[in-house]
Amino acid sequence: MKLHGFPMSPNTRRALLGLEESELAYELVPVDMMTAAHKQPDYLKLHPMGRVPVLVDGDFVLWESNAILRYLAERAPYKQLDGDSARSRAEIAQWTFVNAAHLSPALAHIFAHTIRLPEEQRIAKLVENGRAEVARCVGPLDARLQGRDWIVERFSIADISIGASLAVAPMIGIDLAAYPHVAAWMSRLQGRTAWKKIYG
Ligand SMILES: N[C@@H](CCC(=O)N[C@@H](CS)C(=O)NCC(=O)O)C(=O)O
Repeated sequence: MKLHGFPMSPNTRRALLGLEESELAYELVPVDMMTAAHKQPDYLKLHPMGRVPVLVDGDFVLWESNAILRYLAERAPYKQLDGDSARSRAEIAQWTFVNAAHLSPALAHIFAHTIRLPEEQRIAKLVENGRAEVARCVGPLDARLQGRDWIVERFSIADISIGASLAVAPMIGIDLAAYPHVAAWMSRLQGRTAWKKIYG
């Protein structure tokens, strides 16, 4: 398998964590976003929306990092990265959808409007809204993690999905210490071999 991605991107790192946790053989094909490689015609043949990451498995091309996680979980069922029952799989979907629809975009807005964009293009209101949305997601996550090691029944793609997003929190001034159960869970994630490999 090949993963086309930008190594510093949280969405790429989400897929990389999935690859490491599944222990499937893969090669990272770097896509240099600094030179807009993700907008070039050859790359757009892989990902017509011009984003990273993209997984290529033989003749199968898959984008959207959370879909990639689900695919990897199914490719390596013995790793038990998905749930065992309809309920646990649905809960894993619930938390990965929270990440894809709400948490990850909110963090991306904060990053864009505090760090990535030139100052004259930054919009303070978007940062304020982003911080409110992050709190709206992380508060319930903290409650969910009280008395649990992992978000669903055992370590799963839900933990990978959300963990890869929250890894950027310190860089954009979000102190996870305000959420003690989330902070403890992040420490558990950071102790995993796959995490150490991807985040160095
Ligand atoms: N929902 C997508 C988001 C992918 C995404 O937006 N990736 C960023 C890099 S972290 C990107 O490619 N940005 C370039 C752009 O949107 O033009 C996923 O989970 O894969």
